[in-house]
Parts: sequence; C-alpha cells; structure tokens
Amino acid sequence: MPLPDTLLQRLAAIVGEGHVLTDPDLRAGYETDWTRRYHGSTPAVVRPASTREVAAVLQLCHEFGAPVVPQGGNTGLVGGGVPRNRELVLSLRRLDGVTDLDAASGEVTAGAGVTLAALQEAVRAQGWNFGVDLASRDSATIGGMVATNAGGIRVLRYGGMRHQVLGIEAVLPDGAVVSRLPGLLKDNSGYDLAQLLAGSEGTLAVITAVRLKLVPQQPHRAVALLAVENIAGALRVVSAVRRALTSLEAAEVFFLEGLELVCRHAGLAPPFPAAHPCYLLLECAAQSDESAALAGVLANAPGIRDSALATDRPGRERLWAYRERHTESISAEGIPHKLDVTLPLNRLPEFERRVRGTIAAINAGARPILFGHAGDGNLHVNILGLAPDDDRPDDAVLRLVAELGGSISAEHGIGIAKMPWLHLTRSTADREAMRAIKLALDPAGILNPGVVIPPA
Ligand code: 2HG
Ligand code: ZN
Repeated sequence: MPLPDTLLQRLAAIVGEGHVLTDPDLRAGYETDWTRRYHGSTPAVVRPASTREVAAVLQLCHEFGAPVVPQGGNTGLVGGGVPRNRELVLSLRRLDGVTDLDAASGEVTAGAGVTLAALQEAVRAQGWNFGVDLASRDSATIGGMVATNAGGIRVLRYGGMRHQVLGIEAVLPDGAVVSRLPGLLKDNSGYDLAQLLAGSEGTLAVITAVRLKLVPQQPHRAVALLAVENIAGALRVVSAVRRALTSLEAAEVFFLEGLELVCRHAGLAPPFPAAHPCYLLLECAAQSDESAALAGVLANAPGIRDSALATDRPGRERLWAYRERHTESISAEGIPHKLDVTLPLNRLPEFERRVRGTIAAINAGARPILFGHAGDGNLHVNILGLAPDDDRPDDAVLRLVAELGGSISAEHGIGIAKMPWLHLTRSTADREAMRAIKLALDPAGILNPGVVIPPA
C-alpha cells in the first residue's frame, strides 16, 4: 500500500525535507544489507537528528499504523535492518554525538549513530578504551551494536555489547521516551529496560543514546599467530594462556580453507612456509610488555607447529589481517549462507569434526569456510556455492548445533535469517514470553515487524 502523502509531508516537517529520502538512488544504500542476501524496498528513509525528532517520527508512524525498520550502520548480517515489506527506514546515523565523557570514572554517552571507530578515537584521546571491537568498526554504529548485542573479538575479556551498557535512552513505538541517562553503576529500581533492549534487534524500541562504561587503555600489545593441528589443539593452547595471563584479550581461530582464500583476495603472503590445517591468533594487552610471558607460556604449550609473534603495530596488523579479512574475502567470492553459532567449549571439536561432512552429505558442491572466536566457543560457518534459497545445509548445521547443546546465533542475532530455527534452541515457553513482551511494548506491531518473533 502506498504511503499517504500527508504522512510524508508531516515527516518532512519533523526532520526537514532533505532528510526524507524518496529518490531511489538515495534509498538504495539503505535497502540492501551488507551480505547482499537481504534486501527490500522502502517508500522513504527518514533521518532524524535528535531524540525529540525520533519520538515525533514514531508518534506519527504509530498514528498512521506505518511500520518502521530502525537502521544504524547497516552492517547487520541477518537481514534485520533492511526493509522487507515496504516499511519506512528510520536511519539513526545523524545522532552522532559523543558527550559527557567522564575521564575520572571512565564513562561516556554515545548517540545511536556514533560509529564504533569514532567512539574509540574519542575515548582513547582521554586515556580510555572501549571494551568491544569488531572488524566493521568504521561503519557499525553504537545504537545498532547495542540493539543487536554485538560481540566481536574481545568478548573473552570484556563481554559483549550488553555488558558495556550502564544506561539507555530509547523511544517506544508510540513515541514515548524512556531514559536512564546517565546510568548508574548500581540501579536496582525495577525492570532493567536497558538490558531488555540490548539484543532486541529494534523490535521493542528505538535506541537513541547509551551510557557506556569504558576500560583502561592497555598500551602494550602482543599478537601471536600459531599453527595447530585442529580446534582441539587450539583450545588446549587457549586454556593454557588463559590460566597464565589475565591479559588475554582475543583468541581467534581459522582454517586452511579460509587462509588460502584471504591470501588470494587480499594479496597476502602465507604466514608460514608450510600450510597447516588450523590457525590460532592470540592477543594479549597489558600495562607492561607481556610478550616474553606469552612466549614463555607458548613454549611450553603442546602441539604448536609454527608460530609468529608481533608487538609493533604494523606487525600486529599484518597477523590480524589473516583473520579480519575473512568476511570480505568470502564475500568477494560469492554470496555465502552465513551461520553464526556457539557451542559449549567441550563440544566445539566434535562440531568442527562433523560439520563439513554434514554439509557435504547434502550438497557436495558446497564450500564451507569456518572461522571465529575460539575463546567464546563461537564459530562462523560461511557456506559458498549454494543457491540463495537452498536452506537444507543451514538446517542440518543448526540441528547439529542444537544436538550438541549450542545456540543457533552467537552474536549476529536472529533477524529474519535465523527465525525459522529459533525453536531449535529456545523453548515454546521462551518464545511465548518473548512474544508477550513484544505485544506489551508494541501492540500495533509497527517496529521491525517480522524480526526475531514471527507475527502471531
Ligand atoms: C567476524 O567475526 C564477524 O568477523 C563476521 O562476526 C563473521 O562474516 C562472518 O560470518
Ligand atoms: Zn564474529
């Protein structure tokens, strides 16, 4: 159904005519997600610049019953941030203020549209750092990262996005503003709305700002890239380092299939003279140089076939590139099916042993590429060579995850991509409770409809 002209006119009166984008060329970047697998069309992209404007926009959309998809940096991987059924896109990118940085307590307020890189830059200038980091830092925005409870490469040490949140400001679907800014470290006064909204994927409210806690800067960093036999070997090394060094910040894993692809697409030389089945990347960060301590632990760790260590920035970035450039290299090869699963650490080796065979049994032409966050039990299973609508391999992998006691989404969320499999790892009672929350906060169903929980 086309939107009534009066709605567009009234939206323009709120945000300014130049911030209601209806031109197809201007809309295009908001209509397709990063994977290129999920896309739709929107009658208009609305770009408010303040919480007040977001509230007025939602109040109006509520009045007209017009559904809305909130969007940050559009780096999501599960189709939850792009229009699917002619919804309006509510872009939060103009809410990009970093304010109230309290250098004494290590807290800051970020508007929803602040990119992760901009936040990092602002807080590092004051001697602090932010606990979450991920490869899409230049585009991913703080509001979207809280809304999807993004994880990334430092969850092992600092937790995911929800663990950084002290307070939140958000607009409910009818335009009411809920605000606990600045947040308090201790605040036991009823339901924790901030934690409810973290990971709600834009289905309950639109996050406009968050109060975040910061972590101390760790000026000394050491990165080790290790060749090992398999993921069981990688986990033995992670466990040894974890017990010895509290400075362990990242423990990332990838395999020969991914390394070869990255080297080809990114034009990198292989890290070691020989090829190995599995690679583990470790990063330690501390107030003093811990590279000798790390080297000492690794010297006694079993099963390391080759290794490289770097402490200077260019050397560290060179080693990280083998891991961080996986997503773009896979994407350069085709449009993959993307799965993002967690397993209990002690079931991860069995999962890795079985998953490629599980996929091959269904489609011999499929090319699985595994990589991820070994320390978190989180593997990204990207599958190339599948028709877009051939979900049989996805189904088999996610059933294997459920059989082994894992979760069908570790850090990317449910979006629309994983909704058909939510029942595998969330019970009927869980899903009914989620639906009740959705109905209570968004009875008209205008906020990101069809995401996480299917409409009743
Ligand atoms: C990463 O860990 C991201 O690099 C993206 O979560 C994973 O592309 C993916 O599947
Ligand atoms: Zn990841």
